Amino acid sequence: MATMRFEAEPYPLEFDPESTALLIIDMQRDFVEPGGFGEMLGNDVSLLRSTIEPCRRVLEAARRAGLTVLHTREGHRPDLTDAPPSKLRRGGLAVGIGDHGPMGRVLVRGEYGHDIVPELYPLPNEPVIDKPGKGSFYETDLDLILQNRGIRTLIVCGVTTEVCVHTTVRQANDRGYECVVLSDCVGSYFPEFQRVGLEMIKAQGGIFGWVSSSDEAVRVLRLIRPAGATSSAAE
Ligand code: TIU
Repeated sequence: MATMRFEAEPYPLEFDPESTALLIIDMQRDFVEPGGFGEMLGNDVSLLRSTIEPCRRVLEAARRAGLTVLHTREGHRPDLTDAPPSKLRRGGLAVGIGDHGPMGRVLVRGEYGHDIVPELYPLPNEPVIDKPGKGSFYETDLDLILQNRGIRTLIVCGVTTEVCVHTTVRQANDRGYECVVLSDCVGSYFPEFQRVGLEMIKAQGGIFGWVSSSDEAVRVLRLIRPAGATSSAAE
């Protein structure tokens, strides 16, 4: 497949669809629905819900284009042995990680709140990376999976912009991946952090990566013919 081009800031990103994946970070009930970890931290989680529909459109386009799609979830083993005590203590929350909340035990694997929202639910062939930290590369096999698939470019969606998205993009950038973050597919509980978080990615010539939009991603992904597809008379 020939090299393609994302219109993005600070300048267009050239990419090869065969070495490009969609990475959707932590679109879990615990962050986007009331009664989860996000709310326990004192946040208005409704601010994140606007990301679901643009993420859904990009996910659908990526699936049609035959791209590798990966999902991550932040959370811990039920016995919390993979949760640093410092993380468990942080914030002195009345209902914190591992405690029982309205959506089950907060940020614990296997619980209702820990799972991905239905609109973006992974297909059986889409790897789900369960991560104990904010960064998707920390103590996970994400890098191994990306290397085995020959992935070099990541289209990044998810929450929250300045926490798990930023940490992941920084980790990816240091490992040599090129990340394009879709501005309306990532969300923050803090509008100012959303704005500055995106600025920080694309500043200084794209110090961490590129910023584009769901509309541009859908436009570009629709130009890709999945491997094995045959041409039609309409083309
Ligand atoms: N608190 C917050 O903004 N985010 C997180 O704790 N995790 C993710 O960003 N996924």
